[in-house]
Amino acid sequence: MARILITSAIPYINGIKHLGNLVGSQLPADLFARYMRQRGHEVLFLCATDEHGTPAELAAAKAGKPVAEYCAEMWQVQKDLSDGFRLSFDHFGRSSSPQNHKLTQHFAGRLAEAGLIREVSEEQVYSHADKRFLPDRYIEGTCPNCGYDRARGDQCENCTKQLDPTDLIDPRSAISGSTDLEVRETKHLYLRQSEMRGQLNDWIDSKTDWPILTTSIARKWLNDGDGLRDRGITRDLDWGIPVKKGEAEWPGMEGKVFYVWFDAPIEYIACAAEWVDAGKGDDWERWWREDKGAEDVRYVQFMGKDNVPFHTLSFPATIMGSGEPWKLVDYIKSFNYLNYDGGQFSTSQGRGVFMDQALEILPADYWRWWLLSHAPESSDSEFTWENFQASVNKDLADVLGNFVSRVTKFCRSKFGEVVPEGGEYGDAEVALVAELQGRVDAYQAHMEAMEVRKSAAELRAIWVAGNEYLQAAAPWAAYKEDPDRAAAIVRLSLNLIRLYAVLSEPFIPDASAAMLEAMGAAGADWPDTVGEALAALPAGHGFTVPDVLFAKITDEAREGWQEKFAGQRG
Ligand code: B3M
Ligand code: ZN
Repeated sequence: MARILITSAIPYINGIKHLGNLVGSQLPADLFARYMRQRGHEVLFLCATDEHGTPAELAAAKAGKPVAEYCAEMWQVQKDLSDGFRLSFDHFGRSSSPQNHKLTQHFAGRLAEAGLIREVSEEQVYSHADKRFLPDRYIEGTCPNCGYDRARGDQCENCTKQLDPTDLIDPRSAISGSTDLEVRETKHLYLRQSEMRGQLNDWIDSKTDWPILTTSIARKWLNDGDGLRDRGITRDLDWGIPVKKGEAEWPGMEGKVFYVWFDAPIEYIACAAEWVDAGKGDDWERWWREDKGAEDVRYVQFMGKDNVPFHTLSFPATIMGSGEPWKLVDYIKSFNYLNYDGGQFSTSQGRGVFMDQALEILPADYWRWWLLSHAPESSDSEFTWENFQASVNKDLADVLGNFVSRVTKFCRSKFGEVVPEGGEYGDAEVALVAELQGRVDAYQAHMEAMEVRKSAAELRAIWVAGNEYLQAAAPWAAYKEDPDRAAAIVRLSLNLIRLYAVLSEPFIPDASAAMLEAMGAAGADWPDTVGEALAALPAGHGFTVPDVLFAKITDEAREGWQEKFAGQRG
């Protein structure tokens, strides 16, 4: 048994996330966490809301609420939605927590002691129209690197380059669009991450098993020369973590807060402390401090590709620079983008399907299955309603749902609601068990490697194998000549339902629970071997016929949704 720490990128507080956000971090992280728990490992799976920064302030202002109140409400909204999607976080924290204040100030203090922070008088953009400094992402302009004309002051969405607001060509306020901007002088703290280039380089070089997507982005910015430029870690905002050196005041930094990207990853650690303070665990340092038991923890992070530079360079620089034995990430699984029907999902433009809307139209499992089986791993992928309808109808309704329904109903009508006795397994069953064993082995290997699409494909193949077996064995025909033979087929098939429920749990947890309950097998463990698993429900074991597991999506419903989600969210 291993100990596995899993974090998903923490979603911004302002607004509800779309399905592209979900499949790029939280959902695959959940898949992995569920699987690892099933395999008997000790898992700590953490996520939180990312609550600081200008977007939170502006969204609160727009909602006419104090920012703390707005964040508390939106945390609850996001928490309910993550529960709705069955994201099995051990704790869903908040980057505004007292624990994160303390740790963020602690890290800043350690970095200062190590000589890794310098104070810089700098020029910052002030907007007359908006009557405020415009930090980072609230300035838009043309990217000096690639020419994209809607680059933000913190990062270009198009080429992923990290930017400073003053880098932008033709800058304008993203709040008002005003170009009446003035550059004013103000003092800020800079993290001297350039000092750590060698250390970071060696560290990335040692990660030979990381996905290409992750290391290529990390290397690009490491070798770029510019990517490791010292970065400002403070901002002139009201809302955020006050700049302090540990517990001490920081002269000259009064009224300033840490930059959201400085404190957000530290929340991964603080979240574990929140988990303990919420009474859900008793020792968080055992997960995070190598001198306190975390040396044998495997730490895996999940995120979209735009977050990779912060996790491969900035956050490790914070950890390494602290000189303390905090756990560094062992593996970063990153994702490309999911597009929506010929364009991009966009929160600012309200384009696509958002988490709340998705759950209003269909239960979580439908979305989980489609999103995970089409995860944007090797390239961007695209959501279309036709594809969604086709996958749900075929994989979930025709293959899995239909198998469960046919087997249980046939058994009930011929043998009653118990696993039938009699008959023997023959060549068809032996061949099926052999095929399934090979497929389960492959499935396990893919799940272990976080190959999400390959895992989904293998699971689908496992469902298909059962269907094909049932079709060929045809117990309904066998029953007339040889009821014992039909009983054997049905006995095996009922056991297959139980096995499918166990194997499918990480993808479709609700359907899995319904199948297990119907089979009277709640709490069933991961199989040692397929052969054994298919003997788990003995003759005489009671079961019930479950409700329809997956309803087909009609053309009419699909067309309705297509129309409803064609424009902007209202
Ligand atoms: N909130 C960006 C995002 O949601 C940011 C991630 C922080 S991870 C520490 O994509
Ligand atoms: Zn660019």
